[in-house]
Amino acid sequence: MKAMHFSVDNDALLESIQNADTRLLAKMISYIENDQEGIPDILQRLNGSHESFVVGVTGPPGSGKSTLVDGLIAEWVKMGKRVAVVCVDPSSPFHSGALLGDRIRMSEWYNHPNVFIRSLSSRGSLGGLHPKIVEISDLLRFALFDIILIETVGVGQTEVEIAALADTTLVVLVPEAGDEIQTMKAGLMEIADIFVVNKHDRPDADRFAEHLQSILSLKENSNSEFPVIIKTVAIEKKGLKELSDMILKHHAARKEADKIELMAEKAYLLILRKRMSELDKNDLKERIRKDFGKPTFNLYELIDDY
Ligand SMILES: Nc1nc2c(ncn2[C@@H]2O[C@H](COP(=O)(O)OP(=O)(O)OP(=O)(O)O)[C@@H](O)[C@H]2O)c(=O)[nH]1
Ligand SMILES: [Mg+2]
Repeated sequence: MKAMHFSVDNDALLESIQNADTRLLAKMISYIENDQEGIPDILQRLNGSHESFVVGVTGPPGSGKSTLVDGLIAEWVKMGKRVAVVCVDPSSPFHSGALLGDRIRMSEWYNHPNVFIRSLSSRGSLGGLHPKIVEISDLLRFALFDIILIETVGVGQTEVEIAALADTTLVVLVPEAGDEIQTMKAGLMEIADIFVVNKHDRPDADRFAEHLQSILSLKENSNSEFPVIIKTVAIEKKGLKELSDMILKHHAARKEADKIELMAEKAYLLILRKRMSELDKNDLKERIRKDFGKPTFNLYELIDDY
């Protein structure tokens, strides 16, 4: 990839990004992904007071996340909002078709001036969402998007991370999940602000939603109305307006303390990754090789320097 001379005129570059230069935006995201030289300086200039919020959309494979995202884009574009979508592909062999599928499902929006869609592979991250998701969503905020949707399959670690990054987290379930819900990973149940029971055209959908409601009611909860359940049929765009309204309502109800907590989570993640990147196993091996076998060798002393 040809290097970009960031130092020449970072201010002009950032101005173009705020002027809806989507090709440049796409390029910058690639540079962030690749840790290109000059990126730390760019990131330190991502100021600005534009208010945007991140909506995390997670749930089992095939539950209809992309179809819902497609419908949400429509609702928000109608309201004049600028919407960015980041689909994180878990790069598992079971999802090799996911990117193609998403492209088809959201095809209507790829060239819309107020919509930006980008797929990222989570390859290489430590079981998490994407190593640069915080930076990328900040760049999108800086690029004056009002709502940033992050779609990720809820398998393993990712859903915990999405909840740490998103202002509002949707967990998308389908009636087929049936009794599985009893054993559903605690992670997925704990993080939802809004449960979406999608594919409500399927048999037993109401029974499933009632069941989910009864599980939620069992949990002692604060006086907050969240988490709530919204029923949708994403392929028929049913329930999308209600879902959109509920997301906006959740966002509006957020307090300063919630925002500070979210910011602290992001800082924590960034520091964690920064520290990890400074660790090099080969370096460690070299250091150990030097002292290994000496009577004074002590592993705890050795790591004390790090
Ligand atoms: N019957 C029915 N099918 C739906 C509904 N919503 C989505 N689907 C279908 O379910 C399939 C999966 O939808 P996607 O939107 O790709 O699901 P996803 O959760 O994004 O899938 P992954 O990203 O692969 O995890 C597609 O064939 C959709 O057409 C719905 O409300 N009812
Ligand atoms: Mg999808």
